[in-house]
Amino acid sequence: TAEGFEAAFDAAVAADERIEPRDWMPEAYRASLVRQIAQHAHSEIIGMQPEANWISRAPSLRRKAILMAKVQDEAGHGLYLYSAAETLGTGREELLDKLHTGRQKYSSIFNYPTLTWADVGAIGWLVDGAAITNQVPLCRCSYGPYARAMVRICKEESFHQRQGYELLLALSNGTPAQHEMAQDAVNRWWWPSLMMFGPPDDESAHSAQSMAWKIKRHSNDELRQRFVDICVPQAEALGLALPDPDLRWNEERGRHDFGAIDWAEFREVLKGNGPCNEQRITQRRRAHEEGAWVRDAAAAYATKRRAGSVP
Ligand code: FAQ
Repeated sequence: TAEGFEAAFDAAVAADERIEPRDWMPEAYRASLVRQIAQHAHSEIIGMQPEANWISRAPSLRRKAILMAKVQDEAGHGLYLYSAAETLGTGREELLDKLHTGRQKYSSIFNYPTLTWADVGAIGWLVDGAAITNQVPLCRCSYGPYARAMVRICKEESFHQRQGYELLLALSNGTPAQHEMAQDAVNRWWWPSLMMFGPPDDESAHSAQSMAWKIKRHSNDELRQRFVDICVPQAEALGLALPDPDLRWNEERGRHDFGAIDWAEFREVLKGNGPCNEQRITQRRRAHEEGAWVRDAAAAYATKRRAGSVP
């Protein structure tokens, strides 16, 4: 019976068991997972653009090789995630179409420009750092395929975070001009990185339900706080300042207090009015159109293989 299925689902979630693709699940659970996983997948592939902007201008062969590997990893993460969404019964074509027509979101962070080489370091340190803080708990998400994709993604994100940190450290300890460039990048990326965790808890539409379903394990504000606490000593070690005059240790809470986030800016970026929204989506659509021949060729090959006419 329907009640029996629902009870089995509730019991599995309560017991911290994984829900798998063939298991019964509430339609709203399925829809919320598709929403989050699709947004996550779109973020990975749109997120290739800001850093790819610097591949041709990386300052050495070593840096270029590292950056190319990182951007390729992001494409791979997108593929793991689209595959996870497919296990819920939504095709990749449909999801991409929703991205291209503005019906599904991607992370606000990728609508900011990469103005200097130091931005590659700041993205690795802060953006990948925020991503890891948010994604490590998702490795325990109640939906099996998403949780398992997260395990692999987090391992690679850790490498990404270290490369950004190491890049910024080199610049910070470099010439005064390099140090200044690193500081300027941190100044520009700090606040948008805090916005990656989503709206404050009292404005987060999905948090309560997602936490009850154990899709999310912590609230947006809790993870944001965790990230701030992680970054403060790292910034000190880098010799770079975080651009927040209100940032200070709160002995009583045992955590850092920090300044107010500009949520009006966040809402504008979500509405499509960030500095690079238009550029990102135009580039994405063009890449999709230019890749049509690859999809056609792969489909033709698959058809021939099924017919046995090619090995
Ligand atoms: N940007 O009710 P909530 C990466 C939307 S890391 C845009 O709190 P929820 C790695 C939200 O979707 C970045 N939209 O929502 C990388 C919802 O809208 P909807 C990707 C945002 O789901 C590094 C509405 O606001 N990571 O790509 C944002 O409970 C470097 C209400 O919000 C993930 O996606 C935002 N920042 O919590 C790649 C992680 N925040 O759907 C390349 C997985 C919120 O009703 C280079 N996702 N919204 O239309 C999550 O953990 C959650 O979905 C949150 C939002 C925490 C993002």
